[in-house]
Amino acid sequence: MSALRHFVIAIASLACATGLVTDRATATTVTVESAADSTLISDPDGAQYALGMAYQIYAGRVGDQGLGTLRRGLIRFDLSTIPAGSVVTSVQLKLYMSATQGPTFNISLHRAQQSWGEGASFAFGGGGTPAQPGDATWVNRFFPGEPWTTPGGNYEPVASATKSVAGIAWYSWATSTRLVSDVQGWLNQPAANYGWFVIGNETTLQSVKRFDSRNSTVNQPQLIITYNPPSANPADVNNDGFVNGVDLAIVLGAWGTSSPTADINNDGTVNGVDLALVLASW
Ligand SMILES: [Ca+2]
Ligand SMILES: [Ca+2]
Ligand SMILES: [Ca+2]
Repeated sequence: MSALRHFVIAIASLACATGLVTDRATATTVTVESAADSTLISDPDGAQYALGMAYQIYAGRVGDQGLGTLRRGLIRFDLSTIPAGSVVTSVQLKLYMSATQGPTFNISLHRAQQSWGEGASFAFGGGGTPAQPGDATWVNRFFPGEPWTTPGGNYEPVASATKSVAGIAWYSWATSTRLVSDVQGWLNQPAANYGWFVIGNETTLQSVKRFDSRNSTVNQPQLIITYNPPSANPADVNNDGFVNGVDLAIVLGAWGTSSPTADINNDGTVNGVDLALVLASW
């Protein structure tokens, strides 16, 4: 297989390099607003405060006055406007930081591993207010009786994107392989769309950063997604309107896996049948 694979990749590269493959632009870009957002608030006594409907979300560690407790933001987007079967090519998150203290800190996005809720709790400031039914808290995914497996929430330990934030301004977490993978995964499996944790510096006192939430009247979070809508021909694996070396390379790159995109005939494996389908539609 290796020799064939190298051969077709060489052909595909040659075709691209010589301009034989024209890339018809069918890419679509949409801006999606947050469907839910909130803040987890740690408490030394286990009290459960929440900020489901608050105008802001928080990430980082507060100062001594707040007992040095932690804040973790949560944010989730509704992807239902993107057609099923689309291939996501770029993902950018924009948040408006509306208050800050202390120096520059990194803010990272980590894919949430469990579902969580946004209840009716509302408060000004990052101290929160007693949780309402359905709120995400440090202890519960859904207050009062559905706890996180791990207090503070369960999320992918490797960040999908990281941005250094300084003064009050809009900040963009630029597209990354992981951000694209997160959104593609949610598109493929909407029931597993739990969004991201927004994690700040959890060591330094007064590192906490405040971002406007979807419940704010201005500067709401935005997710900018570029995707190729589904092609009528399933052999057009990347949905760019052509069956060519790019599709072949994707099939070969996923060889032997169960990648739903590259498994053109949906038999559970990316193999010679899928390769034949690409070649037949070339
Ligand atoms: Ca909210
Ligand atoms: Ca294609
Ligand atoms: Ca197959």
